[in-house]
Amino acid sequence: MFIDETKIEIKAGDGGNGCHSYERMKYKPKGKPDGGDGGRGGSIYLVGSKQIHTLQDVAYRHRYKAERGAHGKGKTQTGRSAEDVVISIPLGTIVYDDDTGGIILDCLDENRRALVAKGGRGGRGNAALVSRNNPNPQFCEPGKLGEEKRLRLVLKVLADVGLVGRPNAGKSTFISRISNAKPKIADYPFTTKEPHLGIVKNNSGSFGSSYVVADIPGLIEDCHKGKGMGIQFLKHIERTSVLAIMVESTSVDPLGDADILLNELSRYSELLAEKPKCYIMTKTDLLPDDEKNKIPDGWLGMSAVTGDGVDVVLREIEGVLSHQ
Ligand SMILES: Nc1nc2c(ncn2[C@@H]2O[C@H](COP(=O)(O)OP(=O)(O)OP(=O)(O)O)[C@@H](O)[C@H]2O)c(=O)[nH]1
Ligand SMILES: [Mg+2]
Repeated sequence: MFIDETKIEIKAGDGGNGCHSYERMKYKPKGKPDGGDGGRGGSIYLVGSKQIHTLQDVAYRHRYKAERGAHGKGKTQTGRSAEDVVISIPLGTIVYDDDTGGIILDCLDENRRALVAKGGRGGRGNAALVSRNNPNPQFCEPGKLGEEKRLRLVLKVLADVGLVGRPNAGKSTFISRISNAKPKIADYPFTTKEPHLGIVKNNSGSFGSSYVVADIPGLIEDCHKGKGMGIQFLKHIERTSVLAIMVESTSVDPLGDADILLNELSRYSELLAEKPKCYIMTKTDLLPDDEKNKIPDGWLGMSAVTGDGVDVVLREIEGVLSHQ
């Protein structure tokens, strides 16, 4: 299941207590202090992974706890430090402190560990507490508590291009043609129920060797009021550099369809409304011959089924990307 928001509780391990003990030797009633220090409690780290595309596993487990450090022992034996806990999350996850609302981490780099809850330091044993003023400390320190937090995780997939269209506009057919993505395609609305990412080879010669396109569920009028699948999926195109606005060329009112999409984008956020956009009319193979050349100014026509016009669309998208 695709889960893009969840809350978890994390608790780092407490430090082990220091030990209060004295050297014992034959014929010596009481030796030097020899209580060892407690071990460090385990810390909790988050790490970004390209292999994970949903927060499902993280949400399922919900509570994460690292072990406490072992207590110190006599003969100045330091307690064992506990293992750290490392939680893998998808790249693009933003991690908030659920109590303060502040952002703790925006996970954009693969394999970089971020410390989110620090394990408690071990307490010192009485051996370590010996000083000139107190050569015989009759006490030791308790371990420090490990940090405890409630986190809210929000996944916003990382893509360069977002496909925006009404249901059935042909978004999934397009991404299947241009990339390795294989979303389900069908002639009924809301076939796509979660974002799909596809990697497209960049033939433009500028910027990198490839770029990422995101196919998201279709938008309908008033989806900002929760109609259809709602607009929660729009968060996945917030980080894109360009939006491809896709409408069916065979619709009774393609430009009206585009207005609905643009209105829904601006209802969601200024950020999406202001993003650079490419305007695409899909399914041109279904247009009668005499209408094939009547694509309005500022729009590009294509058929993802025959491939007609797809290259021109990609050049246009790559042109916008190269200026970002
Ligand atoms: N003739 C023709 N049919 C197309 C073309 N592109 C898509 N279709 C058909 O249109 C229907 C919908 O295509 P999808 O790619 O699933 O549309 P979508 O925009 O992803 O739809 P949702 O996931 O429901 O939002 C399918 O039956 C496709 O085969 C095209 O260029 N030409
Ligand atoms: Mg689809």
